[in-house]
Amino acid sequence: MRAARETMPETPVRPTRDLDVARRDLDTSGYCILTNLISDALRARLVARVQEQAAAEREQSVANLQDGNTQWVGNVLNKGAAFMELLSCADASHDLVRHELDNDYILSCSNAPIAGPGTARMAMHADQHWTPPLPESGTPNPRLGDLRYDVLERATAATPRRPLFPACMVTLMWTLTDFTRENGATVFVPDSHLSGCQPEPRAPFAVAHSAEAPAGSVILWDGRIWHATGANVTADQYRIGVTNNYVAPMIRPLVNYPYSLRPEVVATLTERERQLLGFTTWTSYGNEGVPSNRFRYFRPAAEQPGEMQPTKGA
Ligand SMILES: O=C(O)CCC(=O)C(=O)O
Repeated sequence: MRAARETMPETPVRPTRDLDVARRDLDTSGYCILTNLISDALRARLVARVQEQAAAEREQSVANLQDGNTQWVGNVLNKGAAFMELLSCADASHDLVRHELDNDYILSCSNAPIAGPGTARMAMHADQHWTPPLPESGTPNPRLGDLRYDVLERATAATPRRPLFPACMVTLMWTLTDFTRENGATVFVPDSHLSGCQPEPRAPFAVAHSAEAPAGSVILWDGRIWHATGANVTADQYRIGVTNNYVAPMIRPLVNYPYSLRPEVVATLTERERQLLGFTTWTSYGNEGVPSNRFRYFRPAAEQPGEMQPTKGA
């Protein structure tokens, strides 16, 4: 077992253009920062769309606001074609997702979190909080129902202390503005992806790192790492990002895309986008009632056989 860290790690994760460095950071620290991935033109369209949509949602009283000035624009794939472009704009981002999840994975959710001036750090959490801690050898097998989030052991230091469930989720944060320590860059507790525990949400976490990154980067993290939107202590800066959260294909995504995407968006999808959005089966999971081991698109309900009568004389 490694000893708990009480000071800042000596080699914090730094932005890089080198995929090998990014893979190593992901393995060792639980997150990485890869720069220069989004073109300026796409980034400008994304910023404009997030700002416009966020203002409209506030105006129409449907905004998801936290802490006053911090806003999440949810389910962005329904809210502008530029968000769909992010899914496939950078092969390197998929290389990193495959590094964690192997070749098959599907989108779980995509949102635009805006950290506004004067907001406190979000509650520390792990996105993949639902994977149960594995039993120590020699202890009785826990029942899944006994491992609810509210009864899991919470920790304030990332000391490895339980056998680990592998990462089955990764999150990408596309930085549409510069992410700085002052304006609410995502904060991480390095190594906590290997702790096997959940964080105490409101503990101060002096060892947490701000993932400072220039606009146009991706910050990518292991679903088990403890993280949060950082405090925005600026007077007037809005930190804007878009998240794409991917899961292994046997995991239930946060958003049911085949059900929740607007028909006009579905009509534009490429084959790759349909795969990423879970319009295909995995082995026979996700089928429409006729299991098959072939990887294929499921048929929508309207195209499935319903109640039938034999034809007379047949
Ligand atoms: O806004 C951020 O920096 C972090 C967002 C976050 O915690 C999440 O998507 O799970």
